[in-house]
Amino acid sequence: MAFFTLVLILVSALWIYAMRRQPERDNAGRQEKAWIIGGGIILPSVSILVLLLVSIPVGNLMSTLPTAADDALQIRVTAHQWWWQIDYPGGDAENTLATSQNIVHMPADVPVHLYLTSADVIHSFWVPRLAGKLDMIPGRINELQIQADEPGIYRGVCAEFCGLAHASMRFEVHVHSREDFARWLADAQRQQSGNAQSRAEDMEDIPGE
Ligand SMILES: [Cu+2]
Repeated sequence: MAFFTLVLILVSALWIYAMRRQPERDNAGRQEKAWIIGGGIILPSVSILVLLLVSIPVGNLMSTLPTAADDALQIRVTAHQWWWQIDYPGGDAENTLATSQNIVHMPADVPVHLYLTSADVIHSFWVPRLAGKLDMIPGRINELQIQADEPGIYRGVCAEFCGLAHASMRFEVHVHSREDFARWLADAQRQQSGNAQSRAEDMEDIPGE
């Protein structure tokens, strides 16, 4: 408030000064040029330079772009109307070790690199305690790096209106200790490869399939 008052007084004073000033013939041309060069070129150049010097480092800090952590765990999250599919890739990105629904499992104290996409409409991935919102767009992969310092349950929601059941499109992030996460992944992998095998056997029983 004080700042705005100061600016108001300053501008008013300049205005009154300009109204009352008597034109001085020989000085006027030189003063005009000084105003144009000073106010029109030097002042904006300096202001923009200062703003850039401040905002570029701050902007880089705020960026959610990958910070190239080699030890980051990679997890793919695909949003559906109205649930979440979470895939845990193996060595290469094409291979999936395990899949979970509506619960993201991850270890504590390890950077986790998320690949976010959508199978139908635009959704938005939001775990307020871990990171800002990031849109999940069909046909596009948005990357978000998160890290949880402590094991626990972190709640997440879809933060982009995506249809009738949008409000119930919630999920949880279960942060385990490293050992517990490794155990969970191994269990899930064993269970799911077992399921896939029995599904394949079932398929063989269906004539004509
Ligand atoms: Cu949604």
